[in-house]
Amino acid sequence: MASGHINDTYLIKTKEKPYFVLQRINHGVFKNVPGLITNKVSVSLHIRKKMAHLSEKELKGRVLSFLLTTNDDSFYHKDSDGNYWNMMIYIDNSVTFEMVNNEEVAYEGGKLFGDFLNQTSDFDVSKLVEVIPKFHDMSFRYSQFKAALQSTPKERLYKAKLYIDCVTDLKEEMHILQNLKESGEIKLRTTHNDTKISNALFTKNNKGLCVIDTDTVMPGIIHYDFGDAIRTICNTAAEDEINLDLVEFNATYYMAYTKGFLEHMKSSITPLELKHLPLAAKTMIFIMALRFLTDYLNGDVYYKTKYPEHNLDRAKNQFKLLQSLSQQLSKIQN
Ligand code: GN1
Ligand code: MG
Repeated sequence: MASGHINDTYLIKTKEKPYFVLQRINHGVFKNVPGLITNKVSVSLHIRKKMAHLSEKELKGRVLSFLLTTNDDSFYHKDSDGNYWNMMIYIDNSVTFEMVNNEEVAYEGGKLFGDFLNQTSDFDVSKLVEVIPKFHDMSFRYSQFKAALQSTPKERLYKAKLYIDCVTDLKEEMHILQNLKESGEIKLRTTHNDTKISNALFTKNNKGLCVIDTDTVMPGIIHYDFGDAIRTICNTAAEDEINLDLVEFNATYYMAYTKGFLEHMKSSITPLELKHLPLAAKTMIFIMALRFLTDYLNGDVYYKTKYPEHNLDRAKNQFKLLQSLSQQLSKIQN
């Protein structure tokens, strides 16, 4: 099941419901899997407390519930192959979207991810392990890109040339948020860090249910979560669509998402955070473009790919989205 680029996820069907979701965590990518599991279990418990008014049955549909092993651990580790497994209750009667085709889903997605940030706004970030250090750190991603340029074969360099130039052109602007984070002007919060729309569960009537895939929960700024959700919600095509004419930035969905997001975040968002939401969208699209491009230059060592130029196609797609957003930026800022 599921469509992740990193972990393996299985739906376990049992005679009686509930079903379960079994996950093998990629310990090549995540160096501290026990820390990752502790992060996500404690954040789920925190959210659960915020929803204490719901019944136990309702709660199981609104927040992830992790299972314990017979040794009372939240994960099972097999020494012989190094694999880590964890299991949660499958949330039934839910749907996910790889792409958004209606405004209501954008609005409901905004409420859901806004709620996640709001409910975790009083979670002590110092208790969270940085599961992938510098995950959305622009200087780090840029230095990985520079290193890849040094070692990539000529043919890949040639094919990526146009996009390498785009990176250079945008480099400075794309560091603004990181600088504000480092200076402490924008504060660290508990963030999800992988808020693509397929990581949100909805009811069959398009109402937001639950945020899933909390593997990358760690300290971050709200712009990561806002921007990554916008990146996927406002793309009129899939992340790896190769017909770039189909890839446009949908500003209507941007407005709908932002409306929902702010309804749930208005009590905890600062004016400076608010001011930089449009830049967050641009920055997160850019960072994904940069990461896909870097992985292409590196010979596809990180993301799962289905064919040789998959990563380059993903990067092209994200750069097209970025261009379309840039053309509409003044409208969005207003
Ligand atoms: C990866 O594995 P998945 O699909 O949940 C990646 C995200 C990217 C996403 C792009 C740990 O997420 O950062 O946004 O692919 N996760 C990791 O689809 O690198
Ligand atoms: Mg993920």
